[in-house]
Amino acid sequence: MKVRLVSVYNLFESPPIGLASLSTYAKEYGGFKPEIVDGYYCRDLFKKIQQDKPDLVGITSDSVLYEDATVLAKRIKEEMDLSIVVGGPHITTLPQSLRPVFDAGIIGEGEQTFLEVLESFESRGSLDGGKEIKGLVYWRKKKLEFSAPRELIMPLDKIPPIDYSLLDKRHFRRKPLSFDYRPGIEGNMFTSRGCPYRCVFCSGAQLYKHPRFFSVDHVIEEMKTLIEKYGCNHIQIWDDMYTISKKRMRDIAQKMKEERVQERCVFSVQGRVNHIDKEVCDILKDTGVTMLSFGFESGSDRILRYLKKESVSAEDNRKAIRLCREAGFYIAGSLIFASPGEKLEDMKKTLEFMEYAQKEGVMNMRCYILTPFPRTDVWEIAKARGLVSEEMDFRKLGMFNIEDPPFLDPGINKGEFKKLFDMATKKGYQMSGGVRRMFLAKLADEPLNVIKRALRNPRRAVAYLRNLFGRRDLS
Ligand code: B12
Ligand code: SF4
Repeated sequence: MKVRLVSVYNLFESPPIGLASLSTYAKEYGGFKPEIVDGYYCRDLFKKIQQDKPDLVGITSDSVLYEDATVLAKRIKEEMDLSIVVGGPHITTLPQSLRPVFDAGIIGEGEQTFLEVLESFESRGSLDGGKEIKGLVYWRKKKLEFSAPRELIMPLDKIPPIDYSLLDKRHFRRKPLSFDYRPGIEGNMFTSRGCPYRCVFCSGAQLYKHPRFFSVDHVIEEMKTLIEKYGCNHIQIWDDMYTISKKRMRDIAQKMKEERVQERCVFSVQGRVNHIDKEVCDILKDTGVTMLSFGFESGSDRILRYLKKESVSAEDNRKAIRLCREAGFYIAGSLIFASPGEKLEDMKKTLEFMEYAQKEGVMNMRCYILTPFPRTDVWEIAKARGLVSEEMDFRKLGMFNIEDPPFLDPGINKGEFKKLFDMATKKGYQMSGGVRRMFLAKLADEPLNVIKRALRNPRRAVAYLRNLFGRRDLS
């Protein structure tokens, strides 16, 4: 049986690890060989599907890309009449939004559910019989039905180490590394799934509520594969919450030393500021970590406590930066503007925080508008205000809604906000020249690709360049 797993990704050159995991699992437990069609590299996804003529297509999609996923599915349905399933963060958090072009949506962790879908499809030749497979939303007589919920995979090691050969080889070409922009080969991996926190804007933690961990041996095996087989000299650990347990970080560091892993590769992780102390910095250094990124979110204590449910203060943000700077890590971060009830004074505190971060050598700070993703606290607020719905155009949740931020306080003039946000974005890009260096490295690395992408959306390209090379001061 021929199966294709498609990512409609087109903005970031980052590997679809979720699809690779589904495919690895389906091969290990069912002997299936789903191949991945990677939307970053494949310019015409429909044509590729037409050439490959699969029996079944699976598409991964977050909310922003749900419209693109729907358009592709519609064309495949109309012109090829194939069975199509959709999975990923969007359908998991808003299964009621399944569209008729999809035969079924896979809710939550997909490995076991997808395997059972393949087995059922192989024996029946269709997706009928969804009810017996847990974790599905599907159509029956033009009505949406749900099967029983799928339990999480336990222990997580039941999922085999990812077969990275399933990914497009170009993910492992030499390119500017994301931490210091020197050329190198980058790998991405997970050592855990889930996060115990419940920040009001995050649907990530809704996917796998409580953290589950791959064993240390599993983690080291993936690291060694990436280094020895794919030549990676920088690995990004994409866990939601790598810094949750000191003991586990220590165990991983110990094993890495035994296997001499960190002599051959450097690592970056996402941290949470309230986990950072001198001991954690020492363990991370021992693990070969050179870069940490944080969701700092705001410089205003009031807003920060709202966004992160009292778990972090503005001083925690500053302290984490100080400690990481003393330990010699590259530091990157992100910020959120236009939260419910946020006043201009709060935003100015965030700008002051950016000044502080810049003085402490933080490399870059990405600025975002608070966006109501499904099944988050802020989605509920936006829904009550009639701003979002299950039938909406989900492209509106894209990250460039600067003209009309959904939660901007009515007391703030939109023009004034835009000016302030532009200033912050510019500042974040230019901080220590980090993003500027990245852009120049990318331009030197693949000039034609950069120019082609700029020509596809010239207005956005001009705005990006103005932010990158414009004036530096905030006054
Ligand atoms: C790594 C990551 C990124 C990376 C790379 C993404 C990539 N290549 O996959 C980068 C940095 C590029 C990125 C960017 C963004 N991201 Co992001 N990202 C993540 C993160 C941390 C991990 C994703 C991942 O790989 N998980 C591991 C794999 C194993 O899980 P998975 O992909 O979900 O797949 C499993 C299931 O979902 C399911 N499944 C998935 N697809 C399919 C398909 C089929 C057919 C089947 C059967 C099953 C199935 O089975 C898989 C195995 O169990 C998640 C948070 C999280 N914990 O998931 C956020 C997350 C996915 N990102 C999110 C967002 C919002 C974004 C941005 C829009 C942020 C922004 N404002 O800029 C951008 C833009 C993305 C875009 N569309 O253009 C949200 C999505 C929310 C939503 N409802 O859409 C998440 C959930 C985080 C959050 N804050 O809530 N992201
Ligand atoms: S933003 Fe980070 S810490 Fe907060 S809930 Fe999401 S993954 Fe957890």
